[in-house]
Amino acid sequence: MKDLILRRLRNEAPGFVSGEALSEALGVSRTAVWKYMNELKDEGYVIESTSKKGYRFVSAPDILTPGEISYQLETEVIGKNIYSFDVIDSTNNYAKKIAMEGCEDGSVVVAETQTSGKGRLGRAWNAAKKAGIWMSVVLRPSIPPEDVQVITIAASVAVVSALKRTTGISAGIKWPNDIVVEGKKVCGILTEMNSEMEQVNFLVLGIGINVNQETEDFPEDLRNTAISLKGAANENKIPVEMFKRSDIIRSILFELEQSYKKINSRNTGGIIDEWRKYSVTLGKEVKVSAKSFEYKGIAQDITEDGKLVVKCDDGTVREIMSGEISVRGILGYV
Ligand code: BT5
Repeated sequence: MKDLILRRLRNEAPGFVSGEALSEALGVSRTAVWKYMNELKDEGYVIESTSKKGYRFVSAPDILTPGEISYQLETEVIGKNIYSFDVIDSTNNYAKKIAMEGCEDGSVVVAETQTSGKGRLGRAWNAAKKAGIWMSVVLRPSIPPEDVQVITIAASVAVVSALKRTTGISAGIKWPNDIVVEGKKVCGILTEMNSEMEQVNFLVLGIGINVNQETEDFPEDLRNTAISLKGAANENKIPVEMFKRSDIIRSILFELEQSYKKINSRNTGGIIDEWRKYSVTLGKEVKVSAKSFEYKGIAQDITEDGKLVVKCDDGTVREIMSGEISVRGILGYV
């Protein structure tokens, strides 16, 4: 009911809607309307009310409720079901749980903070309260397990183009899927898969984006390598008080859905091209590290299935599927 009232107010804005019209349209008493209005105000919505004209929507708060995210969300599949939490251990864990229980393709889990946010290989992810986007998307793609890398690629591309569209910030992709601005990490992506030999049961695409943190909001050990969108804007002398996280989420979900449709119809070429375009790795000197080896070279290309092609210092050319790379000038590698 609250969502319906809010929608009606937004549709009429900047005009007023009378309490009487609302109570008639929704079949509830005027006292009930007044109570819902107070609840909305408590959530941070600014609603002007006058006894003569009724109620007028002024602005929405930076909150990640299903109603706020889905308002004007232009997708058909991704984000049709949204689960939002104030606190959760990890949105990826919750997404895996509901995926096992059979949730729909495109279900989204978001939280204001995570107590055990996860990076890759058991690393921890820092998720400052209300300052970032901590979100997981459950996908059930009709592709074989060996092709799932393209989904992570599509997610990186979706994030970069959504950031550009909603904040004006030009981010780049450090292979395989760190999103960086000003040489620092603004977003990390963690994809987890549940599959059988020939078929993917589901994927959980975890996306963490630093949005409104100040430098001091990051733990000390991250301050040289992590940045928020707000921090990046301010470094470029663009004064920004805060970016609205729901606008960014909507845009990511929209971009992701466009790629998801292409992936499900096996038409992925354009996605890889976009990825190459946004890459801050290509042409750069890189160091490749794994448990048993380490070598340096120049990153030459990214293959159609997402491998990084490195021309090594000893003249050999190697294709890297996974592992750690450092790119000179990025994330503190000098
Ligand atoms: C990643 O791992 O970059 C994937 C991060 C995915 C986080 C999202 S949030 C929503 C969803 N739910 C989860 O539980 N996870 C996903 P990796 O490449 O392994 O990078 C991890 C490293 O990044 C850490 O070891 C730190 O050095 C650094 N780091 C941690 N928190 C950071 C932050 N907020 N911003 C930038 N760097 C960070």
